[in-house]
Amino acid sequence: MQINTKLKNPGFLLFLFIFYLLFTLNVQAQSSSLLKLWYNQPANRWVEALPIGNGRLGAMVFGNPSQEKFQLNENTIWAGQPYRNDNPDAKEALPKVRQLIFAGKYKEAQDLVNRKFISRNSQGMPYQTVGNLDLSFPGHENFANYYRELNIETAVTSSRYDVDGVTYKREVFASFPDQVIILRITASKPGKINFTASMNRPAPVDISTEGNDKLIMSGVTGDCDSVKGAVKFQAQVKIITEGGSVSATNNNIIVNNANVATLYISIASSFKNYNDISANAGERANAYLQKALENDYEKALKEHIADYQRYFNRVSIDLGTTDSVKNPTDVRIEQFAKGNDPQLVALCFQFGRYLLISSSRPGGQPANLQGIWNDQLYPPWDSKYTVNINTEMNYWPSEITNLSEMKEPLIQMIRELSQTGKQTAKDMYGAEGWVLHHNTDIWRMNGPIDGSFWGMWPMGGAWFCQHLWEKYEFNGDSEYLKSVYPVMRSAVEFYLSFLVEEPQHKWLVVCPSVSPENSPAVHPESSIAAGTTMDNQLLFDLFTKTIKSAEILKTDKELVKKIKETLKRLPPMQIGQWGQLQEWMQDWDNENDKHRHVSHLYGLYPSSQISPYRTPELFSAAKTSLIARGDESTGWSMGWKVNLWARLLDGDHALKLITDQLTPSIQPRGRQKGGTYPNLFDAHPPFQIDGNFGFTAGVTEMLIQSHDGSIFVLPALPGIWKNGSIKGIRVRGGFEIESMEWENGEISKLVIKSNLGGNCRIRSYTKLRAEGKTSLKSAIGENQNPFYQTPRIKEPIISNKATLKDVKLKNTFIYDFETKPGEKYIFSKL
Ligand code: FUC
Repeated sequence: MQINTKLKNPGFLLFLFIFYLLFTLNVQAQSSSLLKLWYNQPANRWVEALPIGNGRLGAMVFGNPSQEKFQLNENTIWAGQPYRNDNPDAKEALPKVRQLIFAGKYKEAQDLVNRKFISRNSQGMPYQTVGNLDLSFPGHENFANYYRELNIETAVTSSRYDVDGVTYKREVFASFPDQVIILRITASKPGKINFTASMNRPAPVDISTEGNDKLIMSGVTGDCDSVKGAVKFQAQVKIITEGGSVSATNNNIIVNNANVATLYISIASSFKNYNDISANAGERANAYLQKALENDYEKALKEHIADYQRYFNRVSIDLGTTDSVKNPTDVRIEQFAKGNDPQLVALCFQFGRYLLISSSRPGGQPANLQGIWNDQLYPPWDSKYTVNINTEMNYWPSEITNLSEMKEPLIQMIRELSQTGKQTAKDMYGAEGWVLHHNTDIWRMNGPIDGSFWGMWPMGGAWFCQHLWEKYEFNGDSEYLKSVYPVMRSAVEFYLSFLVEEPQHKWLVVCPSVSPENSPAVHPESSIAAGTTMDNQLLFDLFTKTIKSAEILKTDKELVKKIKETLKRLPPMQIGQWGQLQEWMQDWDNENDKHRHVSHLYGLYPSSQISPYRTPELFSAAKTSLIARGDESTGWSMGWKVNLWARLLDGDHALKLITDQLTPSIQPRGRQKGGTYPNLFDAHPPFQIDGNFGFTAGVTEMLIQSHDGSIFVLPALPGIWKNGSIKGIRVRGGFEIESMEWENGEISKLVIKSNLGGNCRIRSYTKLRAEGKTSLKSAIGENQNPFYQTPRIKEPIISNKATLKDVKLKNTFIYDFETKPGEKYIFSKL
């Protein structure tokens, strides 16, 4: 037979051996650089272009040889100007709205809210694109050997191709130290670089040149609703070449016969803060540029990489590598569901961290619905801040994946909203404290928008305050806690004056409110409600965390007493007739409801009120609700469900959701669905960045959890991720999982560093033993570490029609050991 003859042939065997060597070498060569998105073709559409950013500046890079395009963003380019959008008519209508809700007249209540509460003057301002820098390279239409990548280990995107025997390369990065975007164009032969640079924006702008090598685009942001656009901005592009010539004609810059060209893109606006837009955009842009020009290219690149890696390198992950890594990224997304590509999960996990470092830096704006990347003037949902899930999800990975600094812009925004929201509380509800509804923008508007169905949700402040507390839980810095405590206290004050007694059980409830964007099947046309499950869960967290903060800071004794009394009167969670966790105060849930929001499961994740060990009935009910809600949904909804299945300790189901998320969003005939775009952007659709961040948080939550009294190692590992490791994850109480390795699904090595000292409690499916002098005791009773003391929730009310599904839990081992600040503790499998 042919095969046998071939195998006997020594020449063929040698060929096979060489082929094998080359193949393994190739895989090894790639494995040193697995943290890359790469493609064999330029980007045709925006969701194929590659994002770079330094928190303030962003660009989408297309890598097109003949028509290169940089779609540019700056995080303060928002339509409008300082404004407010409260509707003061609300105050008078509030008692009537409440009366209608308690009388079950939901449609009338919703109509009245639409007339009297929803903002009359503005539904929020859009975040806008700066515009584009276009480079046109004559004769580069026919190219060969094309390659394009985004290296998320260095935060540099590059492309290369051949034209007429010359290899051209482009390398682009957004530098935080230099505050500019830098592009370097090189060619393998001298004098071969020829292009024309121009700028444009899909709205009127002034374009001019300065000298022979500088392009300037100046503009003002757009109007929206009744608010006039007034943020001035300027983009400056300076081109420096080695060899050849640079000249300016007709508002274009032309480069001829250069050896190398370096472009510096500087953008600035007149925005100083949400209340002041009096800066000089041109002077600012020029100052950034002049400073950046002092640095030579190699040094700028080195400093950029060092700055980025200071954050990025804190965490590494290995879930295993298969043959799939030899495929370009777009192909891997297409094949993910059919094959086994755990490295793509690792890549997406790190891509979420890359996006957070690139879109949210101290001193800047928090990541909005699209981070900082948006090519439109009036993008979907204005690319602003939707705070009934989306903005919060953006920051889920921040503490756990060791990027605490990246949360600073969110914390600053919350501080500002607590100022602007005081007037909203007073003018709309005659209430104390501060309030935020379901959206905000760069102007920190707090009023309800978009219609009652979506906007009548006065809980934004309650959810945001969890993020203030969370930072303390991870870092233990009481000075920081002191600085944010007034914001938490003021949020509490709002609810203390806004809560109202409902007639049936005499519970204190938020009214009016909604369970975000969902309505019960019994009256699908109106979402308006009182005392929804999510409201009560959010208040439980806000109240208990504020009490804890006040106790730590030894302040506000009287207020603490009052909060404790109010806590007793909040509605408990309820388990309804089909064994589900009720979404509303009434048993209205429909088993066929597939709504993307899973608000009542907030108590399971991100909160930890629902626990397999402390509240098994609620745990079972939450699982029943989640199963009924289904898997496939919008991008962020699936991202949330990865976290929820991790909290339900079901790694295989969490991986199912990861698989749903990692399916191509763009389907045959151009239809789009929740999933992933070729550039790894998550698709609602359209692109929304929350899904990327939910993904990163979800993978972490599958591997390590720290709530519910202990650090749970490998709580929800999917069967298929047999061997792996993760390094640098942070957990509550100031501990860092310096490294965790597993083999055959079981922990093989665990290194924990303690930053704050105190008792460390570990829960594990694998029996552990300590190395060195550490004494590992079986844990009994409550964890003495204050960061792990969980407040007790009220007993749930269970419908007498409900049969609770039995949830089987795997046996775990729980250990305690005492730690000292700065010390490391090492464990292995017993
Ligand atoms: C919420 C969600 C939508 C979308 C929007 C930006 O309103 O319900 O799905 O994500 O925010």
